[in-house]
This record gives sequence, C-alpha cells and structure tokens, in this order.
Amino acid sequence: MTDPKPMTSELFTADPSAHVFNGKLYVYPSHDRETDIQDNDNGDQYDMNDYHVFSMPSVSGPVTDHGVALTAADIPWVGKQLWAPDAASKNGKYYLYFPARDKEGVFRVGVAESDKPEGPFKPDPEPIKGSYSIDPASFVDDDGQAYLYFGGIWGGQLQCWRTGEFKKDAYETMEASGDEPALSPRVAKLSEDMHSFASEVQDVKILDPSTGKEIHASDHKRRFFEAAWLHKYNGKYYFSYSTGDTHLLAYAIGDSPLGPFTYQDKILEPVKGWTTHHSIVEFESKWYLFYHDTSLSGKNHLRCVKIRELVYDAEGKIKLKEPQPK
Ligand code: FUB
Repeated sequence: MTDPKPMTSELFTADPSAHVFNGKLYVYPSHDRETDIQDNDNGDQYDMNDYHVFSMPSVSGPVTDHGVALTAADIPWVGKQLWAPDAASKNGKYYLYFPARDKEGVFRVGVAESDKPEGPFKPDPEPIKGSYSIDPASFVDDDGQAYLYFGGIWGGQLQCWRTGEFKKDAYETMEASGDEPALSPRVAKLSEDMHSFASEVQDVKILDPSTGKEIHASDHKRRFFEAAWLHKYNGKYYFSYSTGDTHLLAYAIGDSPLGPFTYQDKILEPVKGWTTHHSIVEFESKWYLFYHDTSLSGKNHLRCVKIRELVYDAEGKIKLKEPQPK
C-alpha cells in the first residue's frame, strides 16, 4: 500500500479529530513538540502545550493552519501535557474538549468555547466536574443529545480510578488482568450548553462476539487502551479505539451511543511509532480515517497526521479502501 503523505510537515501533529463544519473539513490534533524527556510508559515525553486547528476544502488540501487556538498558559487549572483533543458544534458555537494534567498531576478534561470552528477558544476556568483520564471524544447524535467519551490506561491514569476515587499508587497495578473484564472507556451525556456532564459517568462495555461477555483484560489485541471515537453509520453506532501496547486501531458496533458495543475487527495495523490514534469522518459522501505515525521524525513523540479512505461492505464492516489517495 502506498504510504499517504503527512497532512502537514510544518508542525508535528497527532491524535487527529476530524469534523465537517460549514462544508469544510477541520482537524483538531495534538501539537507535538521537541523535548529532552526520555520515552517512558507514563507518556511524559508527550509534553505538548498548545493546540492548532487545521482546515481544508478537500482531503487533498490545501491545508490551512489557523494558528494557536488555545494555549496551556491561558487555562488556569492546567499543570502540563495538553493531550488529544476533540471538537463539537452545537447551538451555533464550537467546543474544544481537551485532557491535561492539573496542578496535582491528575489528568482531567477541560472545555473551551468559540464562535468559530478554528477558534481561538476560551477555556472554562475549571475542568469539567466529574471528568478524569484522557482522550475526550464528543459525539452529537441526530436528536441533538451530545456525549463525551474518554479514558486511557497506563499514562492516561484510567486504572487509578477503579475505586471511583483517584489512587495514585494504582498506577503501578496498571490495568485489570487475566480473565477479568478489561477496564472500560467511559461516557457521559453532555449538558445542553456543552460545558458539563448531564449524567453519571458510565462504563462503555465492549463485548466479545463469541461469548457476549466483556473482552478480557489479558486480550491485549482487542481490549480498550485509549483513543475513543464514536461515529454513526446506517443507524448503527461505531465505537473505535486504540489497543495501545498491541498498536492496533479496532472497532465495535452497538445500537445505542451508550453501548454496549460488540467487537468487530481491526481497522489499521500498527503504524510507525508506539501510539496510534484516529478519527473517522464522512466528507462529501466518502469516509476517511485520520490517524498518525512517526514517519516524519522517527521519534515516538513527534508524529504526523495522515489520511486514508475507508469503505463499508454490505454488512457495514469497515475496510481500508485500495488503492489509497496519494
Ligand atoms: O498524544 C498523547 C497521547 O498519545 C494521546 O492522548 C494518546 O491517545 C496517544 O496518542
């Protein structure tokens, strides 16, 4: 398969959340930057401190970098590490959801608002009450109800919340193990104004199609690690995610945005670099996978966004289209 070229080589970009707003494609990625911090399982090397928004009239470009849309220095609660963001539109406004460590080192999710899809975004002074961990992904259903998915294990700290309270020491116990259900990503309904949770946070269950039970923690090729994404196709809800240490993008299908979702298959084989993180979007009647790899830098923490076309078969299964756009 031809390797697609990076969306941009002006900046290092990762974790791309793509949306169509006002007929144009917008991409909300992490903005990777140089650091001397060595790679570790805590993800300290992902030391980002601002966000840029990109737009393009078509997947082949040209790509516009709209500049800094939000910076850590302007968010009162943030200590460090602006990780993978997402955006949503509702009520004529645009919302940027982003995870970051607070001043105590605990990952939380914040929200910032703008009148324009490209920002700049004005952050709320506090993180979303009841939020924790990383990788927020928003989804606004056809009835107008919005949802926020989030969570990530290891450096994303999801395992530290197993009791419902943050336990720093639980970092070492990592994830669940053996035949225990894998740790679930989380979802909450968003309030009408998009700034807070309007429901309890609940588990997103990912079921094994052969048993109907939750995927086991030891099943590293299929269990959730991070990078939640939700899209709708033909009335079904597709929940996709990264399997982390097995470096796959995988997906599951359900009948409700709250799940449960039944595991289907891989979407993408491992890319260059440790992390894999994506979004799926429909644009002008075609479907695209936005993802990243490290082909520009050869370094795990300096990634670049790429785009591939997806198709669905008659059963609604996702396939990468061949050949890919150059
Ligand atoms: O970009 C920092 C972290 O790396 C993200 O939050 C994860 O999903 C992984 O891509």
